Amino acid sequence: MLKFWTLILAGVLVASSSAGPSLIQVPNDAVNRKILRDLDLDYACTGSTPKHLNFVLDEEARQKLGKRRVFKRELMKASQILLSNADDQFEKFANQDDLGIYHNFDEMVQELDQAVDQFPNLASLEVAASTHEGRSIYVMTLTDKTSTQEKTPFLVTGTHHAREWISTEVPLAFIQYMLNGFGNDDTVTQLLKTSTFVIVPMLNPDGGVYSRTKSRMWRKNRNKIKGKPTKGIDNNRNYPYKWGGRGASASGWSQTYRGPKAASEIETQVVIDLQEKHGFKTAVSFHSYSELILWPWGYTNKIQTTDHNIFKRHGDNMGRIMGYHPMQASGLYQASGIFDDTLYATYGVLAYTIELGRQFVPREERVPEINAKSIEALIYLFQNARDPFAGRQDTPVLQTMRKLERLVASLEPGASKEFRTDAINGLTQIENKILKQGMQGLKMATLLRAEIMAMVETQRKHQALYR
Ligand code: 0X9
Ligand code: ZN
Repeated sequence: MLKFWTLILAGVLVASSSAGPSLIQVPNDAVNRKILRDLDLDYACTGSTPKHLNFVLDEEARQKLGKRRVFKRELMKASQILLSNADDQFEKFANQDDLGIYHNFDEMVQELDQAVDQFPNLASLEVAASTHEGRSIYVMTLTDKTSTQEKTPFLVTGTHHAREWISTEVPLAFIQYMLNGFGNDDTVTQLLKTSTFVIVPMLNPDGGVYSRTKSRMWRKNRNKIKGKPTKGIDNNRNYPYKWGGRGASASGWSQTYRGPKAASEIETQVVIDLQEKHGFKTAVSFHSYSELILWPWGYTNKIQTTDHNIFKRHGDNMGRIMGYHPMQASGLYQASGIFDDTLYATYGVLAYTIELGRQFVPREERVPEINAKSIEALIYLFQNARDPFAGRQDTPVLQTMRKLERLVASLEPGASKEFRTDAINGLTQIENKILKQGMQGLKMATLLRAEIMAMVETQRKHQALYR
């Protein structure tokens, strides 16, 4: 069946203008990335992988490509039609109002309410905020309220992105699993006695409802954009750390629009407020799709984080449990203003993004298995990453790595000159041997190493002159 759709793109590009939006796959290489970026065609949000970039070829994209023949020829070289109708990434339901195994917003609220009624000693439900369209962002907290033991707080989120319905199912299934397991399953009981699980199954309810009722492929929230006819901010481009950098658009109509300013969106503020209230040390944000376990940095592929080995160890283990590919997020594509980067950089959280399944809305019969694997991975993480960075020794090399990370961040577009100078000044007193070990530790790109050594050298001379 798949082969049938694996035609060359040429056919689609010359097809009549009434053809619907298709999902196209091209190799993930620098040339294709540049072409798609130059044409403002988003490849960052439709199941791209380290090997392939996927993008939606709709009427607007066809017109753009029609005007750029060289780009079109280059892109066509090794392209495939994954789906002649991009909406086929969604489960088909006999009745538009009944989404089968998938929850619509009201069903989700009903299930959360019932959970609190049934398990008052374990579950509490709060409304964290009201959205642009007046819906509630629900936050479920699970803990054994009778236990006096010290509790470790964990965060789980679903549906930053409207069309990724499966990402709400997994947090809901986790809630049910924990509640039903209490008193029956030792691991669950122990976890609830010693942890507080803060779960936001649908962070973006306005988008979630819009995708379920009006437009399946809707991704962003539904906030109005001042002075523009278009709507929607990408909730996973609006976080403050490196907001406005690479892989996030300044254009309101883009699928990856970053918003008018950092943390401008209610949904982003909810996550930040929860983080500040609870002080999570470990967090997971569910998305779909591509079967990936991702961790910071997302904004740059020039360095790893200082804590890469810890991210990798737990990421690899979750990957094994789920049969998913673990990797640093920017290895997929660079994207800034994202959940994991902000939670890690600003609050020191071991924060992951898990891309569930092989389509935005997997077939219904696949959902129980995806839920079960995800729950197993979460339980692993919550047992084994309770204080993930605790054993770390603060050696001079590690301290240098952190300072180098700051400098790399300050070299990105949008950073102020003062921040950059300050970051370089932080490195001038460190001997070159340690600097080099720090760069090695971050697996810094070779060119950048030379560039930074030269910057530090110049700054040292400057300091000597004015001493
Ligand atoms: O682009 C996103 O926000 C996430 N993918 S999705 O298809 N669900 O939209 C992934 C973000 C991971 N971070 C980076 N790739 N840098
Ligand atoms: Zn997503």
